[in-house]
Amino acid sequence: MKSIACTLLILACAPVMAAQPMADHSTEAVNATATAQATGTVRKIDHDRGTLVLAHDPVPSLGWPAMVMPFKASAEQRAAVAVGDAVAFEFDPEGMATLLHIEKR
Ligand SMILES: [Cu+2]
Repeated sequence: MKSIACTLLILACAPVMAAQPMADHSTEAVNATATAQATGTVRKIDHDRGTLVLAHDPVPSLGWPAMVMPFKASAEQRAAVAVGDAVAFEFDPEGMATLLHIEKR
């Protein structure tokens, strides 16, 4: 049974992998696990949406310019900062940017 399951998995994945150039595929894999660090200022704490809106400085590692945007933040993270605080934070940029760690500077 085990070998049949493995064969099915390989067959299911093969067309997806074949449709993409190998270089793209490996780049995606790298980005999926990468986190980024940045500094900025807290603009808004949105408990209903579970986000912190941060005016962040440029993020060279991602090629992001400075901007104001929401980051998904836990209740604990939202409680740890106030509007106007200068902060340093680490986040996962995949999909909706998610804070992993945030602290006042
Ligand atoms: Cu941004």
